[in-house]
Amino acid sequence: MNHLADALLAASRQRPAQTFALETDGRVTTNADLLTLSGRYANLLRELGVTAGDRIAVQVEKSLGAVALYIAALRCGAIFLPLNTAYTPAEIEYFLGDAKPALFICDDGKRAALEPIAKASGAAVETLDDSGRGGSLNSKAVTHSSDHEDAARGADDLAVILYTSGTTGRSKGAMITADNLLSNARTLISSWRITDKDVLLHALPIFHAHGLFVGLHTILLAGASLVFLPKFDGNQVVDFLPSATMFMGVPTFFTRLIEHPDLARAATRIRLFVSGSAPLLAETHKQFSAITGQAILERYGMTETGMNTSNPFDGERRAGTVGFPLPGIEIRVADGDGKQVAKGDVGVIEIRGPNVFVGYWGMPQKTAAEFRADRYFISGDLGKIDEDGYIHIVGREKDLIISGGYNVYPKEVESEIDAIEGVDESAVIGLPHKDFGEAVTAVLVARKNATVCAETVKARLKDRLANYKQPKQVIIVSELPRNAMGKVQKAALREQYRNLYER
Ligand code: MCA
Ligand code: AMP
Repeated sequence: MNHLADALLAASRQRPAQTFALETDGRVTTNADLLTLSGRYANLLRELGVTAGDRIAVQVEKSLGAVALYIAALRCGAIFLPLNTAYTPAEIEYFLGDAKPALFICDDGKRAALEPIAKASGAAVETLDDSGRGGSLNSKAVTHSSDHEDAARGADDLAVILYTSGTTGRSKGAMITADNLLSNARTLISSWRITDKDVLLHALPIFHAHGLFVGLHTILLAGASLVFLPKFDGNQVVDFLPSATMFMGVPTFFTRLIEHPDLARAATRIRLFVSGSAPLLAETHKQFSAITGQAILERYGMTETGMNTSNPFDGERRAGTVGFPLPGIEIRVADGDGKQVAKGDVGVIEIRGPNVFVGYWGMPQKTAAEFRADRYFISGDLGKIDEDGYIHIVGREKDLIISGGYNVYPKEVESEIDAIEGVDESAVIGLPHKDFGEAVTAVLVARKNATVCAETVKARLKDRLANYKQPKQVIIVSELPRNAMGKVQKAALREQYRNLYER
């Protein structure tokens, strides 16, 4: 019995001939194809020495081969560790050093740069190409049987480690169990009425919770199917919307789609649009609804918890809110001591339920600091509950920027900027941006007699940080605003530069 893999593959086993995914070139992958390929990969992983509980780190382009690899890792009982394709070798070095995977799988083109890093962390290296059909993984897998006896894994065994950036600058690996994932997928299927008749137009990356779990798990579990896009492209989404019944995205997807002249015509067959990962402006919700006649369903989640709340499927999907706690998930809005605040007051959102992760990899103290004694997880998001029970996210207690749905922790960017010669100190802030929601912006002070220019700073960060973490603008000032305690006042900076990107 393999708690997660058995459930995710049950419908595919029942209906092997059914389409699992349609690609933009017309290629069809059936459920049987997914079972065959994941079985071959699983046998190969075994041969490569992967055993239950080993980590498999993966930095590859989005492809159906990459999906099958994920399933294969679960079938082997390994712990899957997906990595953003934008991460630089310097960032990859940290993740591999921390997670100590047995195997690292990367794009063919990145092998030369990443193999020494992987070897230093003790990982063997294999590759997958952009199409998901080439690379050493495929050339080795073809000789393997597609029959695989899946490893026994229980509900509480770890299935995935997902790194989320840390407030101190060091990323933390969220340890997620098989049942965290399965219980959440089941809840979403029933809340959003997903059935085997559904077709999800999948345009999200598959290295984060949104695209991998919310998108793929629900579809597999329901026996539904995908139109599989390699990435978000507004024209392609509009072209393929008529072939789908559901669409999921981050707010940037929706602000871009609103600009498309054919959106209204293309959206008529879609029964559900879902937004999450960052706040959807009420204005975007309204515009989208005026164009398509459809109310986007906004929900709220985290890497550590999966999905926590959702606007109702039936009933009012209230713009600017994230709806109600999902069934089986408890949410409280609390003060600094974990005590529930009065209804309507703002506090920190705390979460408890079968969806909540078990802790950060190798960081017991950080784990302990983020849980209350009664097992509520402290999200760091500020919220309130209105008179009708709808939850509003009103801000963040944690110093975090969300740009186009990706999290950027200012501390990490500041540490890199502060290490540049001639920089005295820096403050990294998120400013309103029409496309990305918030734009990473650096404000810095140069050392006395040093000459530092914005272009040099940007150039120095290129090889160090993933592209979406790099500041869109670098501003050089003579001093940073501070309060009486000497703490940099980021709120004052955000106010001063709020129109920088002229939203
Ligand atoms: C790309 N660029 C960005 C971002 N993405 N800059 C800021 N923020 C971004 N998110 C920059 C690149 O550095 C590059 O800059 C330029 O945009 C073009 O790059 P390209 O890759 O072509 O961009 P794109 O394809 O237009 O990408 C934008 C995107 C993408 C489609 C919005 O970022 C995306 O797919 N985001 C989804 C993120 C996501 O899945 N989040 C879920 C996290 P230059 O030209 O200067 O080099 S899971 C989560 O948050 C929880 C669990 C939840 O609740 O869901
Ligand atoms: P991540 O660490 O990438 O999983 O990002 C989780 C964070 O994204 C949450 O803690 C929230 O700050 C934010 N988030 C996710 N969904 C929403 C939403 N619908 N509205 C506002 N913020 C959201």
